[in-house]
Amino acid sequence: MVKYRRAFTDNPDQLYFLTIVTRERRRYFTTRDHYAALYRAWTAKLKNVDGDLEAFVFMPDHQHVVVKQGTISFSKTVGAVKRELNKILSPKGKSIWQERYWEHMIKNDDDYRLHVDYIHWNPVKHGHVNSSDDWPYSSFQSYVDRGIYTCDWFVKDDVVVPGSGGE
Ligand code: NI
Repeated sequence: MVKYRRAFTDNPDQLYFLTIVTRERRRYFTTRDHYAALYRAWTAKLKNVDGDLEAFVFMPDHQHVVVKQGTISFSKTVGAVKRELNKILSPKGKSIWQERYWEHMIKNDDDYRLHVDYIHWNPVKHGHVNSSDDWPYSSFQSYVDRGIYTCDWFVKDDVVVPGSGGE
């Protein structure tokens, strides 16, 4: 049993849902450049290890992502992304990140869909916008482009997305 679990969590194709929050929930991410830097950090670090950023939403004080971890543990990639953003946003100061983060191993297709929906609904949940389509710092548009959602997928108060996602 223990052996099986270990083999499973080491699987390069394993998907994880992660919620990563800034220190004291400060709103460090305020410009397009900040979000672009975060996106570049994730995609570059994951590409190095044959991983992938499957879905994401970046907001001023936290982010939710689904990653395919690739050939190293996702936790190492999280550390690398955090360090990269510290260099940019806090070159001489304290870490901009809360130390702990929320992780959830995706179990199956339904679980995947729930978490991807949770991600794309999140800017509405947190009151940033009234429609998922209006928040540019997420993978929503790429899901629309691939026909997975229509652009009016989320109409406020009309969709119930279960799961807390830690945030
Ligand atoms: Ni959230």
